[in-house]
Amino acid sequence: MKLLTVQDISCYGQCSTTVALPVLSAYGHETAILPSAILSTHTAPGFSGFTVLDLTDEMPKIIKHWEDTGIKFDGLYTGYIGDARQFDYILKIKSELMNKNGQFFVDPAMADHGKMYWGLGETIVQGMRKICSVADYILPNITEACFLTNTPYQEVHTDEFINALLERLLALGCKNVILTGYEKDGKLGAIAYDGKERVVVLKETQYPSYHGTGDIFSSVIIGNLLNGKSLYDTLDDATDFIVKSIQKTKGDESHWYGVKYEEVLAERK
Ligand code: PXL
Repeated sequence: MKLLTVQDISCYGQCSTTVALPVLSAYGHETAILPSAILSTHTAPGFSGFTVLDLTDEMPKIIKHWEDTGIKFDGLYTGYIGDARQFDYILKIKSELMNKNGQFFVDPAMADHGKMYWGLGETIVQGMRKICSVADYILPNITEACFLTNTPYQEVHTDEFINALLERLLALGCKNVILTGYEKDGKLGAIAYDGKERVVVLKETQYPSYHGTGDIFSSVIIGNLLNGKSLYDTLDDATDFIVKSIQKTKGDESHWYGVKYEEVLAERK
């Protein structure tokens, strides 16, 4: 499949575009990028003084050239977006640059552990809601789900809390929700919901938690779904991939900024 991903390039730090491309290629997809910004590193705790170049002004020019050239995609995958003006360009791509039956995946990468990422605020939340409303799949973590649905954040994932989140997320207008970072009985995983059926996959929780795993998780999910894999097999592969990536990384104090997922990719059969 031919997939376009719209997210930032964090030059160092193993997240967003630099992890999405190798993962999606390994799952057999042709990839194209529309970078939302270029940063020297990601913005999570541990890095400070990073540089940011916003690329919003370049977007309409790139989209126009692709339109003139007749370029179309089978999949659109959006991640971290640093400037709210970009959401209308994303909607334009969705309506004008997609092949028939093209799938739109939104990872509203904007928050974790109960907080928005550095520099992001309410206009990003509103924009993410807008693109979620026309998505085939949205892939929020629990924190992002809370911001998207105006639900108070909770560390404890009671059935009531999770049920409410799933219904409210679907009410945004998307066709499918894949909620990540779902914890139950000491296990961690994901839950998919389309308004009728639920698919849940949980694995033994791995510690510590690492930055960038959400982006890798989404990429593995999208790689599988575009290959026609079932939701269960997709979630099973993605959770397994993250468990293995964390196991390869923990113990190496110098590698605090992301996970060593490359070895997991190389070992895939
Ligand atoms: O992994 C999500 C992400 C992507 N891009 C940038 C980030 C983050 C999370 O902090 O800072 C620039």
